[in-house]
Order: sequence, then structure tokens, then C-alpha cells
Amino acid sequence: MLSWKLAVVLSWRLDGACLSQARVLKISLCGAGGVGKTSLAKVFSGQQFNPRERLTVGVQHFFTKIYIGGVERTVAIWDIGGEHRFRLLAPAFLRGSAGVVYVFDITREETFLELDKWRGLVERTLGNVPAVLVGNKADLQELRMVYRDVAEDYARRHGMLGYFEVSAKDRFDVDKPFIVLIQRIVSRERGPA
Ligand SMILES: Nc1nc2c(ncn2[C@@H]2O[C@H](COP(=O)(O)OP(=O)(O)O)[C@@H](O)[C@H]2O)c(=O)[nH]1
Ligand SMILES: [Mg+2]
Repeated sequence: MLSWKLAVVLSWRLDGACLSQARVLKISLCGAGGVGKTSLAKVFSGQQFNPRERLTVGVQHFFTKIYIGGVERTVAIWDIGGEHRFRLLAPAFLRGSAGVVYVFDITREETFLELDKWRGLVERTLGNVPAVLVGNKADLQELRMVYRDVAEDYARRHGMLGYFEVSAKDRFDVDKPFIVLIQRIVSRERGPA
């Protein structure tokens, strides 16, 4: 049986966790390995794009500050290793996320097809949270394998806030999906207008 002391400590710890969550916005990046999650997180948080980005082992965190609705918020981007073996850990990493960015690579169809698995994982762990869909590597138009309208339709069918085509390499439109997602999260926090 749980002793009352332990219960008090636990509820105090949970309160602390909730309080800090109210200040730091946690956003998780989900998608197959190599689609550019780490690159997008880096560019969004003001770091350089690295053409030789290494495989993410487990999880990496990126922090950035953003002014939204006249207030400064700290955003923590959780970049979860996309490889199969890390997926077992994904539910633990996802917990507490206020929103999710799904990423695929427009030049590799299998990364688009893998989105269903990530959505299942997210829905089981977080329920219905605001999400956006990102097609990365828009600089490689000639190698495109996933059409824009197919991705747009996918985002719409699954209740996402929108589909955004970006390039971490060219720093093209990278902020857009994050801003749209954060705006929705913040407006949800404030309750319906
Ligand atoms: N051409 C191009 N390459 C990219 C882009 N974003 C990432 N990459 C490259 O794709 C590879 C995988 O990127 P990474 O960020 O490690 O993907 P992750 O496994 O999803 O975190 C790296 O070699 C990156 O340099 C992009 O927008 N365009
Ligand atoms: Mg990575």
C-alpha cells in the first residue's frame, strides 16, 4: 500500500511538474529517421544547419524563446530518435507534450507512409493534441515522391492544423509550422474566447 507520506511527496512532485509545464511549452517532433527532425529543431532554435547531421540516439532537446500574445514563452523541442529501436521509448518521451510536429521527407515515400504509426503512438499516449504536418527537404523538388495535395489531404483527414512544406537546409519556412502550432496551444491554454 502507498504510505501517506509517499503520496504527499508524489502529489507535490506532480504539482511541481505541472507548474513547470505551464511555463515551458513542450513540443515533440515525430517521424522516421533521416527526415530532418534534428535539422528542423536546430534551425528553429537558431542553430546552424549541419549537412552531416548524425543519427539522434534516444532524445535531444532544443530550447528557444518565443514572443506570443505579448508574453515570452520558453519552448522545449523534444527530438525523438526516429529509428525503430527508439520507438519503444517514444511514449515516455512524448508524455507532457502540448503539441506534435509530424515530419516526413518529400523525397522518400516510406517516411510518409510511416506517419500512421507515429499518429497511433501519439494518440495512445497523449490523446488528441494539436498537431501539424511538415514535409521537409523542399529544396529537393526534382526528387519529390510525395505530392503536396496528398500530404495536405492527409493533414486535413487527421484533424491537423495544416501541412507545411519546408527546407531546413535552405531555412525555408521552417518557423511557420512551429508558430501555427504554438499559437493554437497558447490559445487553448487561455480557453475558448
Ligand atoms: N537537402 C536537404 N537535406 C536535409 C534537410 N534537412 C535535413 N537534411 C539532411 O538529411 C539528413 C538527416 O537529417 P537529420 O536532421 O539528422 O534527420 P532526423 O534523423 O530526422 O533527425 C542529414 O544529412 C541532413 O543534413 C533539407 O531540408 N534538405
Ligand atoms: Mg535526429
